[in-house]
Amino acid sequence: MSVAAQAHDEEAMIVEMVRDLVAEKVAPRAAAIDESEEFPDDIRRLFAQNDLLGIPIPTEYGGLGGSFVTYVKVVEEIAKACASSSLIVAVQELGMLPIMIGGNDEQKRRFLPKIASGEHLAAYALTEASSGSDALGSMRTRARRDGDSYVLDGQKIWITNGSVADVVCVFAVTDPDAGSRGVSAFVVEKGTPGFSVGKKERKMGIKGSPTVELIFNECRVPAANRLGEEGEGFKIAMKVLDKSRPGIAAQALGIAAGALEYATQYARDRVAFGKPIGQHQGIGFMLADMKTEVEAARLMLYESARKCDEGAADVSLWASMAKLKCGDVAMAVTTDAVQVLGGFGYSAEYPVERMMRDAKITQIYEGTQQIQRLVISRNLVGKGR
Ligand code: COS
Repeated sequence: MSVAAQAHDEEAMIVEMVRDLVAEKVAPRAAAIDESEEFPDDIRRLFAQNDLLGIPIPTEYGGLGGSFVTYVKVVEEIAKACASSSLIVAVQELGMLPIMIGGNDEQKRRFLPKIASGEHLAAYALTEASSGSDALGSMRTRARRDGDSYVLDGQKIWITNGSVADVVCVFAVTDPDAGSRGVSAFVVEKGTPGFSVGKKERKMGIKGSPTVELIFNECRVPAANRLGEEGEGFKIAMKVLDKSRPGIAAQALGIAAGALEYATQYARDRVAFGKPIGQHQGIGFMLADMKTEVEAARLMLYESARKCDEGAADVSLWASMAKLKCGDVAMAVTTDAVQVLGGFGYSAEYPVERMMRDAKITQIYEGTQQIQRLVISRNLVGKGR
């Protein structure tokens, strides 16, 4: 068997295993996770036991050495049933990527095996109160060199899994006059003096995923935890997003596919005016459009993941296009799924209401849809002044 065929078989096996795991263990927990608004540590352990937390990490660092295509398919399968649970896998990826991309061999050996095994959770801290879309220009968190360490001061907000993470990759300004070369990246470990967790956000959706403020107060981090050279942090942050946005696109697509499946079944079962509602053109055509959009988005998603695997030059463009398409499809399809179910769709007794709330964030985080359009258009016509 060729190497490609073997990889394809392995991928199919993993996806099938995840589908079964989701049906048996994740789907039955989804409504309760949303309602309790608590991080599902049982699901995290389940994913760790099944090697889902280090899929694209190379085997030499304890990971599965799988492809990005496999990784996005796994996120998609989980998100069909529970968006909060899918974020455990997606944010583990986001949090480890700065180390994969910017770390040296010693740092990879120190941090990646425990992330790959799921013993440690990872998070990514870029966003600040006044620095969301304008990640570079408005960053205020500072890192000052002092002997063999850096001293970090500042606050990050909207940090997914920040309160449960063992290692956080933090971006901070080391030279305020150096523009894009004035930001550096650091791994900050839980328990480091001066590092604490602040307020937890109350959110519309993804309620089982804690989103928190992180506070750095004279937080001393060894220089050995700086990723890449001083000043390389912003480029590392951007390269990470190129590979993590397909993960959010996968989450969005999974949510859409889950809602479509539920709405389709409902439209087959629910009878009005003497026949299943799906056979009335008003609903049947809605389902036709939903299905077409989901499949179109899926093709873009897999292509963007393939570009990540290939290290293609246009990975940034494809990551943004996939996130834009899948996020918008998730919002439209879940909204329509609620409509197909009518009054039941609006009720928390049925999952499409949760899916619609969960879908919204995929148009916002890891770069708003407006930022994706900015990246796409700059790829086409440049940035200008
Ligand atoms: N890969 C490598 N380098 C990149 C890059 C990429 N994908 N994107 C940008 N860069 C580099 C640029 O080449 C530039 O380098 P030079 O100064 O050496 O030329 C530098 O980074 C600054 O880039 P740019 O000039 O494009 O910065 P801007 O401030 O104009 O805009 C955007 C950058 C808007 C694209 C960026 O801030 C962004 O993605 N914002 C959204 C952030 C986000 O997604 N937040 C969510 C947080 S995670 S939940």
